Amino acid sequence: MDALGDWRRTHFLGKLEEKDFGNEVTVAGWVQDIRNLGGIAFLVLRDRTGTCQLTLLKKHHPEVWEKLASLPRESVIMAKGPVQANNQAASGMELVPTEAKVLGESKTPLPLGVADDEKSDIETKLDTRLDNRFIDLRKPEVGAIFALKHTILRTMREHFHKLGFREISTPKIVATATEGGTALFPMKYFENDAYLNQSPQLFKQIMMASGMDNIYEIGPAFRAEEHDTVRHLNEFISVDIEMAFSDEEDVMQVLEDLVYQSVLAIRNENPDELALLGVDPDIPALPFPRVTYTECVEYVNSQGVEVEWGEDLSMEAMKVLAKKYPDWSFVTRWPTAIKPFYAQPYEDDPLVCRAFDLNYAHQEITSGAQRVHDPEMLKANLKRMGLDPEEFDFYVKAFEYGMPPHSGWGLGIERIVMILAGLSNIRETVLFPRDRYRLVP
Ligand code: AMO
Repeated sequence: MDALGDWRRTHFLGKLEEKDFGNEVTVAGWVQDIRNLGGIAFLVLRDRTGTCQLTLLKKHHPEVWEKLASLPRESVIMAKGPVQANNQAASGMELVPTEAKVLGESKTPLPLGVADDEKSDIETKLDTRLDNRFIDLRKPEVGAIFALKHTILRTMREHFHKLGFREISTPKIVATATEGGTALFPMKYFENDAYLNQSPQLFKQIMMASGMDNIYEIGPAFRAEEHDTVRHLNEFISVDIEMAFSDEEDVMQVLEDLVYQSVLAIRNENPDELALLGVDPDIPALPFPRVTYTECVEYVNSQGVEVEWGEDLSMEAMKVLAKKYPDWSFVTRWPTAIKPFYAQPYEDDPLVCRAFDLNYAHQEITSGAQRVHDPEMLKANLKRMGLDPEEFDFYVKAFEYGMPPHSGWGLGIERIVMILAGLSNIRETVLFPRDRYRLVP
């Protein structure tokens, strides 16, 4: 194999234009296909921006022919030569290499096809795809998912920065649970028992007592969910915010703006990727509808699906609700008893609390709330929910020396990517998903 030496790419394949015709360029990528006709061969080279035809001429450039004409598919090469118009080639141009390097030859057969892999196979072969993720990602429609994810994450960070939020990082190795309901992953921390954190909830709230005001964190969260669904991961990326001196309506506004900006950004910046994925997400209308939990229960019951006031909304109920609210919508004013200990009850009606969910059709994307900031109420809530306030001492303490009222939310980035990319399985949105059965790679 050849050494890279002083060769450097001058152009990405998908960015070659008419103005480059006649110029010598250096390109790099993976050999997608070679059609060898004897004295002439057509090699399709691919990088993350697209493909270009390399036309190999045995008589004119025998050394290049020798290196490339019978190379296995998916080998990595670099080539130098002039670009010229060619109406026969898919992109309307070709490159005629005068020099080439083979930098990484591929083994055969491939564990997974790239160009010849039928799109319709994508669902059925998810396990094979994930086992060979580095090849799977070479498929433009798979790469497109991560281009969207990149744009969404970048847009969120820019939006938070504009609003004056500071980015923080909190520990993922912790001593206590945060979110009831789902199990914890235990681990050994020297001589102590520890866990992987389920949510930055307690730490982001503690930060409200630090005077830092508005903060956000984008980091991993771990949930030992036993169930194996298309919406759940055991490790996901949680986008969390916490805002001092705010109520739930304030943070809902931040959230709907963020969703709006994210959709706008992918529409502006990723039209090619959206086309590859075959989706055209609508720009959401602001503000999103706000529907109370009680209204939801009444509506769902009127449609023949029984939900008793005080129960969580089942998937069946959510699907019925989605008929009335098929896009983005908030469900507000939840029963206090089914929301976490940190949700602030309404002062005039403590059976309901200032918690909300953001849904897209039947899928939950975010939950949030104004938080309890009175330490006595917090301790009482912990006890009521069967938790030991002493274990939460490090948290409750932050409420006892000047804690402002505050609110926040947590959003699963994979859920929003799944929706905007039009995918039916959350695993598609993670490079190396962790689920009930998947720990490698
Ligand atoms: P909650 O537990 O509802 O709230 O989680 C917030 C959001 O995180 C995402 N999510 C998941 N995504 C993939 N796989 C999972 N197993 C999974 N679990 C949760 C969802 C969900 O809406 N501390 C609160 C947030 C807050 O009040 O600030 C919390 O974690 O998109």
